[in-house]
Amino acid sequence: MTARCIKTVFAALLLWYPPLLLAEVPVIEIEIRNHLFQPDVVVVPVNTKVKVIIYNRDTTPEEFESYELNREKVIVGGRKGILFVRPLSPGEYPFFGEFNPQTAIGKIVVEGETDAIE
Ligand SMILES: [Cu+2]
Repeated sequence: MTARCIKTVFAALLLWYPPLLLAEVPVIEIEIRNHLFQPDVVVVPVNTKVKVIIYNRDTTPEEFESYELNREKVIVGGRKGILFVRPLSPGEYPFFGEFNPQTAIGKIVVEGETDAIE
């Protein structure tokens, strides 16, 4: 099979079965309410890419910020923001709302055996 032929087959496969496009990425949902993250502690498995959806239920904007995760995203009031977190080692990765850093505080806790990587 030529490379082009393989590409064509793969494209046909995607048309036939679109879920192949979506890798198995676990989804974490967090809400912002009254300038608080709910939940404020999120547990994710070790070495796993995770999709985080943040719903801002407040009317004011918030910025999800984490130095440890190297992520920041502004989420307008009443909207949602989506970000991806890279596969992580066990540990705690704090995040906060940059516009309300006194109250909007949380962390991602990564749990699992490091040697369980496939
Ligand atoms: Cu920032």
